[in-house]
Amino acid sequence: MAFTLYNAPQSTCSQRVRFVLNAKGLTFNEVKLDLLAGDQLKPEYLALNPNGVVPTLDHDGAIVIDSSVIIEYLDEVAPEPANFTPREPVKRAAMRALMRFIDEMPAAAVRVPTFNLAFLPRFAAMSEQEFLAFAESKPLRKEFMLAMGRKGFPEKDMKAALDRLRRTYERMDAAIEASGGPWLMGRAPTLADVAVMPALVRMADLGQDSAWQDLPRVARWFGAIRAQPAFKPTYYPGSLLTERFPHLRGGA
Ligand SMILES: N[C@@H](CCC(=O)N[C@@H](CS)C(=O)NCC(=O)O)C(=O)O
Repeated sequence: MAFTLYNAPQSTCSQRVRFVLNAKGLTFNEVKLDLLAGDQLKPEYLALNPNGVVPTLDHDGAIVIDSSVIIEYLDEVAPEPANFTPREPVKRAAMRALMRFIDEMPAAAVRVPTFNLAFLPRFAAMSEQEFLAFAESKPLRKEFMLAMGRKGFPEKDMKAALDRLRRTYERMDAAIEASGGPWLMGRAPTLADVAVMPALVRMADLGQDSAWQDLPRVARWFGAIRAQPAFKPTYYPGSLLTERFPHLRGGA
C-alpha cells in the first residue's frame, strides 16, 4: 500500500491523520503545503480536494478527503497492528457521535484563537484588497475569513470560542468518568481521542492549558496521549505554532 499525505505540519486536522498513520506503522510520503501562502488553493490541489483545505490522502491513487473520514478509512484498510474503532456497533455509533461533536465544537472553535493569536500578523500585513481576494478564493473558509477581517475576531467571538472549548473539556471529563477511562471510551484509545487531541495540543501551545487543570481526568488524558509512541513523530519539529511564530513564545 502506498500512501501520500498532502498536509501541513501545524494543521490540527493533518495531525490527526499523521497520528493514525504513525500508530499503525504505515510509511507515507508527505507533501507539505504552505497554507498561509495559499498552496491549498492552487488548481492542481483543488482537483484533489475541492474544499481547498488539508489534509488529503492518496492511497494507491484513490483520493480520500476530510480528516475524520480519512482516519476512519485508515482503520478500515489497515486494521492491524493498532486499531482505534470498537467492535460493537453501538460503541462505534457512540464513537462517531463523539467525533461529530468534536468536529462541530472544538475543531471549529480552536480556529478562532489560532487565527487571532498566530496568523493575524500575516493578514494584517496584507492590503485590504489582497486580503479580500485571498478570502474570496477559499471554497470552505471564505465567510470565516471575512468575519475575522484583517483586525481579527472581536473579543466576544474569542470568548465564545474559549467557552466552546471549555464545554469540550467538560464533555471529555464526563465521557472519561462514564467509561471508566483513561480514554474517552474506556480502556483503549479510539478515533474520538485522536480527533480531539490536536485541539488540546493547540491550546496548550497557545498557553491555555490552565483551562482544564481543574479536571484531573482530562489532565491525565492529555498526559496519556502525549505519551503514546505515535505522538512524537506526529508532532515533528515545526508542528507547533510557537516553533513557527516567534511572537507567540513566552505565553499567548
Ligand atoms: N473538515 C476538514 C477541515 C479541514 C481544515 O479546516 N483544514 C485547515 C487546516 S487544519 C486548512 O486547510 N485550512 C486552510 C484554509 O483555511 O485556507 C477536515 O477535517 O479535514
